Amino acid sequence: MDKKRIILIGRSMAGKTTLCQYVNKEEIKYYKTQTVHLINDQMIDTPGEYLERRYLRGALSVSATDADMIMLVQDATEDGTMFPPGYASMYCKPCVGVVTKSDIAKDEQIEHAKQYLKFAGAQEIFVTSSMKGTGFEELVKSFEKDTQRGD
Ligand SMILES: Nc1nc2c(ncn2[C@@H]2O[C@H](COP(=O)(O)OP(=O)(O)O)[C@@H](O)[C@H]2O)c(=O)[nH]1
Ligand SMILES: [Mg+2]
Repeated sequence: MDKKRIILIGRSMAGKTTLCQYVNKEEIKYYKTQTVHLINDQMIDTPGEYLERRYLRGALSVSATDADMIMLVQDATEDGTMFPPGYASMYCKPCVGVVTKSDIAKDEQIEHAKQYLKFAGAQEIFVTSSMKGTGFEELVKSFEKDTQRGD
């Protein structure tokens, strides 16, 4: 079974790097009982500037060519979003959405963040908190499911 590569896309301070660390931790735990072929170097972390600056968006597309799946990372406390509706469609790859910072967001903000990700084209959405360590187990499980489907 091939390892799946996932590229993380989201603005600066969205929590991408923190998410990578947590997924990796969860992965190590999960690996003991199940077969998940995802390790830290399978996660492609990207700078927020790639999304924020128009002239760098090409760099994001190039970085994504090696990825099997894209992960849109949305900070629940962000007012609005950087992802336009249909954003994921230009990648032509499966897309998951992750809402971060649920620990410091209001329920309403979390709902908005989920909506943004849904409009952007995320097929599955996970709500996480790296502060509380919640939501990562489900996220990691979804990678395995997708990997099997992909093979
Ligand atoms: N409260 C809270 N803070 C978070 C969470 N995830 C990330 N952060 C904080 O948000 C800031 C930016 O995180 P970072 O992973 O560097 O974002 P990146 O720029 O997208 O890589 C850091 O200060 C993190 O500690 C979370 O789930 N909850
Ligand atoms: Mg970062």
